[in-house]
Amino acid sequence: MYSQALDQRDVQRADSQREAGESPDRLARFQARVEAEEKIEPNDWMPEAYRRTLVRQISQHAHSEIVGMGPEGNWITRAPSLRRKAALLAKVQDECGHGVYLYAAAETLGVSREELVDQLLTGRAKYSSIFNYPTLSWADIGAIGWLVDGAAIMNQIPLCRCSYGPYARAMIRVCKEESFHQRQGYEIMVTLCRGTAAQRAMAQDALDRWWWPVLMMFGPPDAESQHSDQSMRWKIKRFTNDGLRQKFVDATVPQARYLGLAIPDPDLRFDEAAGHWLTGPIDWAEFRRVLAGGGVCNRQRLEARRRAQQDGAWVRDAARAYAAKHAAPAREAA
Ligand code: FAQ
Repeated sequence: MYSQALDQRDVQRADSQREAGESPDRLARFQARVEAEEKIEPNDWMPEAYRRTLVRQISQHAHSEIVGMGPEGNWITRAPSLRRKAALLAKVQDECGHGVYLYAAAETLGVSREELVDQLLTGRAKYSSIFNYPTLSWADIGAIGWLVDGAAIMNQIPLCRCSYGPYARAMIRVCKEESFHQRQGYEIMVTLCRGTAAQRAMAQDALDRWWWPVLMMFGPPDAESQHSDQSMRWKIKRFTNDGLRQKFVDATVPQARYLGLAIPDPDLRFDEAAGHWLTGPIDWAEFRRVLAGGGVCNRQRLEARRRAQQDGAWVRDAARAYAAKHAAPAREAA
């Protein structure tokens, strides 16, 4: 505890020293680099608020990938065939890999993985609201791949052009893998929708439960988004939350129609003049409730992460002991 308090004071001192070097000239030069589409790299000078925004977004993204393994991991032992099991196992392992790339990208900004994980486990950092919903049937695995990964791709393709180099590069690989995830989910839905009446009903039930929470993945409406304006100026984000949500709806409604499924929105209509599918109102009170910890699975998801942290303590201890053992002779030789 004592050393953590010291570390925290050191971090705050380093932050204010960095902020002290932010002259208007320096800030303008930084903004000009961003405008010129130059990538900002870890050793480059950057405004403290830019660094903090990236740490916040990248770490919350990493937490989402790791927490997001839970809902689908729940179905690995119950996948209906060996082929489905192999694909789901690979997908869940990919999500873990995404979390690891993202923690590594966040670490390039001078924050330790231990601190980031601690922020998650103590409830100081968020993760995506979508992972607080339960997976009740096999069709949910199809719906997650189709809709959740579909939404993740829509949000993450523009992040491949993020101004911060390590995040942008991590996103390129992540998006390739997400695209396989989306395909495997949609293929599960196609199979169910071509199956028996009971299978079609299971697919419809999954769409009914996941549709609205997936729309909330894109974040609050633009008028209420605290960070969008500044993140767009810094070219961290390239589109607003509502802009990406609209792109997702436009891409997904025809996919649902192909499946013969009904989007659970009586107000959904195509606006000919705008060329967009317009949805009815989103229940933002539910979004706020889930963010505040009141979703069906919030407690279960965090408990799973805390248990994993405890169960993995011996692995971290062993890795530290191994590193110390090998560092000692190297130090002596030097
Ligand atoms: N859930 O001002 P804004 C995936 C928070 S990965 C929870 O609009 P911003 C792969 C936001 O953090 C899914 N919190 O914020 C997968 C902020 O709180 P703060 C994750 C949310 O950052 C698939 C506050 O509300 N993807 O699915 C949510 O400009 C299948 C105000 O919001 C990413 O993280 C939410 N839905 O825009 C894995 C992508 N929305 O930090 C397993 C990267 C907003 O001030 C299985 N992130 N908040 O305390 C982003 O693009 C952005 O951070 C947004 C939010 C768009 C999520």
